[in-house]
Amino acid sequence: MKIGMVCYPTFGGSGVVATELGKALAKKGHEVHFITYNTPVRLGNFKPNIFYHEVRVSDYPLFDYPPYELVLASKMVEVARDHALDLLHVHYAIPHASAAITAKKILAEEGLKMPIITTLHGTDITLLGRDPSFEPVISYAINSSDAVTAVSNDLKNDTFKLFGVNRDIEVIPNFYCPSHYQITPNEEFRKQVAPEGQPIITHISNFRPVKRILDVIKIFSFISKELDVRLLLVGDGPERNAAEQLCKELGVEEKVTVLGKVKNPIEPLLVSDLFLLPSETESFGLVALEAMAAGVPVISSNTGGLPEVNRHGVSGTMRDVGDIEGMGKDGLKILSNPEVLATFKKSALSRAEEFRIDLVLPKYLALYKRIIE
Ligand code: GMT
Repeated sequence: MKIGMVCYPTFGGSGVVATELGKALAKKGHEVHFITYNTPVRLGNFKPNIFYHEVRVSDYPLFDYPPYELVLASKMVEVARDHALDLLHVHYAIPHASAAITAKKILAEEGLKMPIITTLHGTDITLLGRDPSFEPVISYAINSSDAVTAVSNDLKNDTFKLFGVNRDIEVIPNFYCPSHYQITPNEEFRKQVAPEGQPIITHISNFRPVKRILDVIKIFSFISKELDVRLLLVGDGPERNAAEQLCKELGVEEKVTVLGKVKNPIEPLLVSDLFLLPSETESFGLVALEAMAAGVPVISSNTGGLPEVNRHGVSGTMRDVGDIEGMGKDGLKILSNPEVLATFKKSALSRAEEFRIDLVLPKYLALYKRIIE
């Protein structure tokens, strides 16, 4: 098959899922054309069967806002025509799905049939979707796609609740690639974060308010009153300064390492003992799955799609949003007893294995075949 893959090329989960899906499809011999404004972060070096088409918006002084969606639609038309694509798989409703619908119509005028598959990732529905200025376009793009998938049942239900959707949505969960985890943990790095072998608690995100990064610091502070632990913060975003400030106020800054953005979160995960994800909401929580795949138990909130990934008492624990004490106590329970920690680590990995790419990829392939036929 020849597949056009449209996504945000950034560190966000939707871009990661699209990129890893494209890489896996290319390995199976399919031709994958990424259409984005930058090389996707997780794409890595040259790979056979993978092509990249840059969407570049010229900076005309006339425009207050660059018309990205129009340039993207034109690029999709060009790539679909020149490479005889079989389908376009767009990740994230805005503006990718709506641009794809425009491209589909242009191609139809030329007698070319172009099926559009839209994958909803969460923030496009749960955050942007609540904004009435986006609602009509998101609903239209969802209803006009040839197939729509959501990364969790919770996101599927939210989509029906928030939009005038009159079509079926298939749930295809996110996945991880076990081969990426076959690397030796970096002991030098572990020592740098925890010089005396203290347990390492990790959080990775884009530090947006929805991630409740301040809860992460408070939970860590709660645990560190009883146990000698270290906190590793990976990522960057609007709440980073506030997080660093809170570390100072709570007197834990010496125990905290803030790494900033890293291309490969697996390295920090492989030296971690516990992962915190106390988000306000998560449609899936890809980073929780990545932590579990590295054998790291997860303490998360119990909202959105998180209960479809994390298993309370098995791969970690779940508490209500904002239950800092509950999450702190869970952390103490898991980290204070080496046997308990070892059991959680093993169970986190077994739970993650249910989301291996080789189990999820066939679902996308079956959908592609169905839609093309
Ligand atoms: O969580 C983010 O801020 C990034 C966002 C995105 O759009 O990439 O993540 C969303 O999609 C991920 C991949 O499907 C999910 O794992 C995340 O849970 C989801 N984020 C939210 O729902 C807040």
